[in-house]
Amino acid sequence: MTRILTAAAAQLGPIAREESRESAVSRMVDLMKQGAARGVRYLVFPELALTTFFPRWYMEDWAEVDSFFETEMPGPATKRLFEASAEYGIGFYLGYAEKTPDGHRYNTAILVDDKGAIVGKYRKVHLPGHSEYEGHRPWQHLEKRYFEPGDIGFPVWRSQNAIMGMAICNDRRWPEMYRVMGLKGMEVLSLGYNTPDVNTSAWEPNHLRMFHNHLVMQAGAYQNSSYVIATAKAGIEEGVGMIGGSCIVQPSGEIVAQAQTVGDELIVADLDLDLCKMGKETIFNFARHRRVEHYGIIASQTGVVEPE
Ligand code: ING
Repeated sequence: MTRILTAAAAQLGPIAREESRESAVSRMVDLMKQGAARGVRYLVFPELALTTFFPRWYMEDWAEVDSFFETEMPGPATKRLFEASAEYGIGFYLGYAEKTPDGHRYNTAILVDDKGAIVGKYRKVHLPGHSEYEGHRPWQHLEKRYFEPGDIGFPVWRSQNAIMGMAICNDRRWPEMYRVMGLKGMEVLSLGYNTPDVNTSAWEPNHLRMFHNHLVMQAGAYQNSSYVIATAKAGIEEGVGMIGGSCIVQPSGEIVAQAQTVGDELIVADLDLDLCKMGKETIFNFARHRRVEHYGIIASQTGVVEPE
């Protein structure tokens, strides 16, 4: 029996620093409603989708920092999203800043099924940027100041008849992330991102931001024979340009749908989940072709192998 999952990247335009959770949630419920009208059964919101991308600022007042974090999920402002999920029968991925009861802070994402129930949680492993104020930058990127690295690893879950994995933003640049979940049979990877359109660490041509964004996800999808649904928070957010380019990548590595704007936009595609099988059973049949015993030797070579 063919498994078709009509899915969407639910891209968000800028969220202002002062914008309320309720306002952001209303925008997301609107996208969910649009999705219901188009037969969408699962959609992916961006990283840190409830607030502006606050790691762009250096803050010393931890009460202010914590104003960007959720201490409960669902909470009073996000309950509406879960109710809409159950009402429309649409599962979703939501990125948000999580503060645990014992005071740990993570850049987190949850997977919710089409009955509005939380299936799984992931905490961002690869935190880019820096932990102290760096005056030479036009804006900061202080994820290492505000978040701890994720402590959950890369699980995969069966939800809505698909094997689903999650990642967040910078994770998509690290090939290990895809492979760890590929080895567990992942068929759909969901991830959100907030990616400034200028690199403040070193000069590079701006067009490379979008090129690298798609390059890594197309490679990861192909090499692990999986779909990737990637959703941006985009547009000029508090004066910082953020790339759009939300997209859905199929197991062949081809982009099947891509955002046309840098605002709130639904990017929809029918995922034929059995398209994952060809790669997993032939070219990327890990059991038949992968040679882990050799990798260990390669990994032990710490530097350039000098001629005998
Ligand atoms: N943002 C960016 C990302 O990985 C970045 C940070 C951009 C790092 C470009 C390196 C190069 O897309 C987040 N939030 O990780």
